[in-house]
Amino acid sequence: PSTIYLKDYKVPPFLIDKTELTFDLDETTTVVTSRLHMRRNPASGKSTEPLVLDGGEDVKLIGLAMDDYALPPEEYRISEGKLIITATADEFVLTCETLIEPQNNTRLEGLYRSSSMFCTQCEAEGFRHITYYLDRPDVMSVFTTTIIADEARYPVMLSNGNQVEKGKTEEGKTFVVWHDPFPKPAYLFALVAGDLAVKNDSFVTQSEREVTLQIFTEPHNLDKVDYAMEALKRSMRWDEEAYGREYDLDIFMIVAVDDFNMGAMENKGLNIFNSSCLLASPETTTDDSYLRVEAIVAHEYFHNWSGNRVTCRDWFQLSLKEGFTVFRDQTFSADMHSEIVKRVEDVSFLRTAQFAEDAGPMSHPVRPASFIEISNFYTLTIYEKGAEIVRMVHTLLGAEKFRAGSDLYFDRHDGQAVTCDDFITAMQDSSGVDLTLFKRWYSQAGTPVVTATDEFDSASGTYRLTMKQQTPATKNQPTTLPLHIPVRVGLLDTSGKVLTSALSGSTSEEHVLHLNSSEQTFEFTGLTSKPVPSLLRGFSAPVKLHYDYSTSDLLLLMSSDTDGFNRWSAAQQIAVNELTMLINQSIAGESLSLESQLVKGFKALLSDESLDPAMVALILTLPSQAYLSELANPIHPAAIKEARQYLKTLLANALSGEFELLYNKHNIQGEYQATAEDIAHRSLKNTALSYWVETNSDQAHQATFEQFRTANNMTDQFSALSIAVHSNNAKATDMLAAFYEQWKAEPLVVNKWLMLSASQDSSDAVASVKALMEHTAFDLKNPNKVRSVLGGFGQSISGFHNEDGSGYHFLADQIILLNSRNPQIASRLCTPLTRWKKMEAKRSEKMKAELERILAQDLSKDVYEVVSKSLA
Ligand code: B3K
Ligand code: ZN
Repeated sequence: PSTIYLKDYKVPPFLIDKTELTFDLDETTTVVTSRLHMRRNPASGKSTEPLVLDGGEDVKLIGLAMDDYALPPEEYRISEGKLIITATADEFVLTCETLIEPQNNTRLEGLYRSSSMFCTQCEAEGFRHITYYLDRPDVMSVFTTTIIADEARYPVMLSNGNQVEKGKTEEGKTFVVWHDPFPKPAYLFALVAGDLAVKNDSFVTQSEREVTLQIFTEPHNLDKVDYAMEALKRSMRWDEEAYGREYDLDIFMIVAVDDFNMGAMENKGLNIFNSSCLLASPETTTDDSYLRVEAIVAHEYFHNWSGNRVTCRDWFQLSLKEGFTVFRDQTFSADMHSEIVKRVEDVSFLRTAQFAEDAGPMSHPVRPASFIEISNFYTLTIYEKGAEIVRMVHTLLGAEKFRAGSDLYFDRHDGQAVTCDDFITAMQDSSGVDLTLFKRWYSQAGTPVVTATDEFDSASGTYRLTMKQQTPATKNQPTTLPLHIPVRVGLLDTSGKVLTSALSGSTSEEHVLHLNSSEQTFEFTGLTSKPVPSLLRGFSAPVKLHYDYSTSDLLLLMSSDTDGFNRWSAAQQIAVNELTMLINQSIAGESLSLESQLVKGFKALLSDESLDPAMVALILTLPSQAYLSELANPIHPAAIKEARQYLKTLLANALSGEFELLYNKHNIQGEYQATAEDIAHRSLKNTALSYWVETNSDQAHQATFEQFRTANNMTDQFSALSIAVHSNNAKATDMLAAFYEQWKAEPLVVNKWLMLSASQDSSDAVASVKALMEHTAFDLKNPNKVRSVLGGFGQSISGFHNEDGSGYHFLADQIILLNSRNPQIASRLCTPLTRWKKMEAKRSEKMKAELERILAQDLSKDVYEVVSKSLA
C-alpha cells in the first residue's frame, strides 16, 4: 500500500459544478446513474491532464458517456479502482452508470444495508464505493438526488436538502427527488430508504425562519427519540447564541441505524446516527449515555457550520473541523451541565487515551504529514488534542476575541474548503495576537513534558517559578522544538488562602504564563512567604506537568484551591503516588502495605457540604487501570490491578461508615431525570456503593442486590449489576442472567450485558468470551456488538492480559477474521496490541508475536498500516 503525503497536495484538475444522481434501489443490484457537470479547474493551470475518477473494486461500470456520446472502451481505462479518461473537453457532462450490491457490503462504507433499510456512510472516502467521482473534500458540488424504490418496502426515501418532487415511474415504482442548494463535497452525501417511523418537531431560528425537524427510526424505537429531539433544539439555540450560527435549510433530519462503524455522521441536512448514540429512555439508558447522546447530537449539528459550510481542503486538515467541533460540543455540554465536571471528564479521557496514543507507534501530529489509510486517522489526537489546541487559542485570545475570530473565519471561508492555517490566521487577524509560534502545535507530535521548579526570595517577596519544556523525540520526529504553552497559575498560602501577586506589571489572583521557549523563569512579586502554586489550572494545555509537590501541598490544593479542576487533579496525584508505591511493591513480589494519606483527604472532602456531589464522586474515583498503564513504563497489568484493589479496599475499610451514610444520603428515589443535579446524586451514590461493597459486608451486598432489583432506571440498575459482578457478590451470576432475561429484546441494553460479561476476570475468560460470541445475542456484522464483547474482554486482566498469551492470540484471531469483512473495525481492534513495546517483557513478546502473525496475512490497508507501523 502506498503512502499519501500532505506535501504532494495539488488543487483538483477538474471541478464538478453539479452532480445529478439516480439510485434504483433493489435487494440484489442497485443501479446508480450519475450526471456530472464538469469543467477544468482554472486554478490548476493545466489543460491536458487526463480525468481520473476515484472508484472501488466493488463498483461495476456499465455505461459511460460524455455529453451523451457513449465512450467506447478504447477511450477510457480502469486501473486500481480508478477510471481514467484521457481526452476531455474543457467543459462537459459525464454520465456514468454503475452497479453496486449494498446487501453484500460488510465494510459499512458507501451504500449498505442495516436491518431492512438502505443507508450510506461516505466520510472519508466512501462515496467512491457508490460511483466514480472526484472523491476529495475540495471538490464541492450542488447535488440533486433521485431515489427510485418499491414504496411498500421503502416508504421513506431521504437524501440531503429539500424534497422537491415525488411521483411514480412507468414500472409502478415510486421516485422522490431531493435537492441540496449548498455545494458540498461527496463525503457529506447521504441516502436512506426504509420503512421508518418519524418524530416531527420544529425550530424557529433567530431570524424567525421555521425549520422542520425530523428523527427517523425503526418503528419499535420511536419511543426513545424525545431526548435527542430536545438536545437538537438546545444545540440549535446554543449555536446561535454562542457562535451566531443559524441553521440554513428548511429541514433537518436525523436517522438512527443499528449497524454503523462509528458514532454518527454530519451529512448535510441528513445526519445518520449509530442508534447507540441517539436513542434514550430512562429504563434502558444510563446517565453517561444520555450525556453522550446530547453531546453527539450537538457535535453533528455544529458541523453544519464547522465542517459543512466551511470544510477541509484535504484530509490532512481533518482536525480543522473535528478539533473545532469537539471544542464546541465540549463547551455546549459544559453550559448545559457543570463546567468543571465536564472538564474533568474530558481531561481524564485525554490524559488516558490520547496521551497513550501520542506515546505509541501511531503517534502523529494534529495535522498529520502522511497516511496510508485516512480512516485510521479519526483519532483521539485529531479530535481531542485538536480540541485542546482550539481551547488554547481561546485562552490566549480571551472569550471576546475568540468569538470575533470565529466570526471572521466563518465569514471569510463560507463555502470554501480550507486549512488549519486558515483557521489560525483568522484568529490572529481578528485579535492581533501573534500565533506564529503557536501553530507548531499542529505539526509536532507527542505530549510535551513541562517541569517546574521554584524558589522564594523572602528579602524581596519574590517567587520565581522556572519552567522547562521538552517534547519527547521519536523515530519519525528526531528533533523536537519548544511550543507556545499557556499555563494558568494561581498561588495559595499554606492555610489555603488565594494570594494576589504581580507578574510583569499585572496584579491578579491568577496569571496566564506564556511558556514559549525551552526554559523560562517567571517572577511573581508582592508575596510574604513561599506560596503553594496551583499550576496548569483547568488543564490549560495538553502537557504532562511535573512539580515536586509534597503530599501536604496536594492535600491543601485538594481542599482549598479555587480552581475546581485542580482540586480533582491534586487528589488524583496523591492517588497516583500511592498507587505507584503499591505497584512497585507488587512487582517486587512483596505483600502490599501503605499508610494512605487519601483517608485524610477523603474525610475532609466528605465533610465539605459545599461541593457538587458530582465533583465529590469524581474526586473519590481512583485513577483507572488505563491511566495507570499510560503512566507506567513498563506496564505490569496484574500489579496495577492488585494495587488498585488494595487501595480501594483500604479506603473502604477506613471510611466504611462514611460510605454507607453517603450511599443512603444520595439514594434519592423519584422519577428519572437526566439533569445535572440528579445525575450527580446517582453518580455519588453509586461511587459510594462501589466502596462500601469492598468492605465485603452482607449489608452492602444486599443493598447492591436490592438496588439492582428495584431501580427504576438503567443507571442504577446497571451500576448495581457492575458492582456486583466486580465485587464477587454471591448473587452476581444470577443477576447477570436475570438482566439478560429482562432486556433481551433491547439490543442496546444487551450490548451492555455483553460488555460486562466479557470484562469479567476469571481464569477461563477466553473460553467465556468465545461462548459469548456464540450466543444468539452476538452478531459479528454489528460493530456495536463486536466493540462490546472485544472491548469488554480487553478490560479483563486475567483474560486479555493472561500471561500465557491466550488473550492476545484470541484478539488477533478476531482481527484476522474481521480484516476482510470490515477493515475499519478490524484496524481499531489492533490498538491494545500496538502498545506492546510498553508492556513488561513476557507479555510484550507475546503481543509482538501476534502482531507478526497478523502482518503475515493478506491485509486491508487499514490493518496493514496500524500493524506495520507498530512493528517498525
Ligand atoms: N465526521 C464523522 C466521522 C467519520 C469517520 C469516518 N471514518 C463523525 C464526526 O466526527 O462527527
Ligand atoms: Zn465530528
